[in-house]
Amino acid sequence: MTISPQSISLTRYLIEEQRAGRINADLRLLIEVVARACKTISIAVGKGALGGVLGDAGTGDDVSINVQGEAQKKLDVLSNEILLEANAWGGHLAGLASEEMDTSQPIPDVYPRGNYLLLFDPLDGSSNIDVNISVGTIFSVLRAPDGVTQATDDDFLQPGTSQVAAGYCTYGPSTMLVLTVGNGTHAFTLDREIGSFVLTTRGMRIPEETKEFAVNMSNQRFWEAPMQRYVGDLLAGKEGPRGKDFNMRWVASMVADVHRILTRGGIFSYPLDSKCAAKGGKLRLMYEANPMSLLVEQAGGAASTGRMRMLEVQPTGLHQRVPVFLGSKREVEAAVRYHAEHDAAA
Ligand code: P6P
Repeated sequence: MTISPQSISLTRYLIEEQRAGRINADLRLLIEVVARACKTISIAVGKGALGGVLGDAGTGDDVSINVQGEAQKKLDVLSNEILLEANAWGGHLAGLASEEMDTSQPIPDVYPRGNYLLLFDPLDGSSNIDVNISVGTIFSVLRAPDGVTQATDDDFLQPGTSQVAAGYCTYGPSTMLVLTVGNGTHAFTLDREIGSFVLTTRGMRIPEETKEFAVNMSNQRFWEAPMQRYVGDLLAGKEGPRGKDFNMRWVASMVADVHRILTRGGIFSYPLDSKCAAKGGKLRLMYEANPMSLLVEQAGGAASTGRMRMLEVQPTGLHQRVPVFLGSKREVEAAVRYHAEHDAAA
């Protein structure tokens, strides 16, 4: 396949951002290392049953359980190892943190270090792997505090507004990397013939209005009152207070649901419910909600906990969980209004 001269690779895009002074060489190279690791994960995921990597890590009573208390899939473990290995020698990090690891990891002494902190969910949605539904890798990049070259967990506890880059790689019918370095949200599609991510959408934009919502409806009876009322009004359709009919989608793979919303609009929600309220929510702030919220805001959307802007949440723990509302700006604002009205009346 000939490469049309106007096709822009991820490498060229990042060099352009560096020449414009928006990123430095270390951040450019870090993103390239993460993208290369995602290509390796894409190959492993793509093998499916032929790769001997489906199913749970461990067997029987010895199924491996991660810090989240979730059974690890073999691909969770493999994806985590691919990202750790690629970034250990990369030379751009003062530390890294993963959904699959209890605490953050300093960079081994034998490797060079840098000034960035990398957080990732190596394979989000992995419960979908065995049924061949899209999964993905989510990552977030922060600056290490001045002078820190061996980070501790506390060094990672920065609000989402401090992210210098965020992205995800979705392993679906095609493998796509969606990235922001603070100058818009852009989509790159993996050209498997040349092994390169090629820019396919410069400047993704989320429509401000939508008729599509994404939520796990089976939790409805566990939701807080404002969420019950908000979704009840969505379901009431054009005869109800919202005056229009809504459609629903729920993949149960955040990367797939968020990619759809970045592509055609919608609102994604994983609200507080009585099952997860004690933990603060279901989804993790540092390596799910924050990177996705930056991507969404950079695409003209909004992201909230239902009661405050997601990117302004001051983290208190590496694996902190939060309620999540993100997507089409006007619809997220509507969901927040339901919570504000409820709280004001309380
Ligand atoms: P539920 C996947 O496990 C995940 O963390 C997100 O990717 C996804 O949006 C959510 O959980 C699905 O949760 O309760 O619907 O299975």
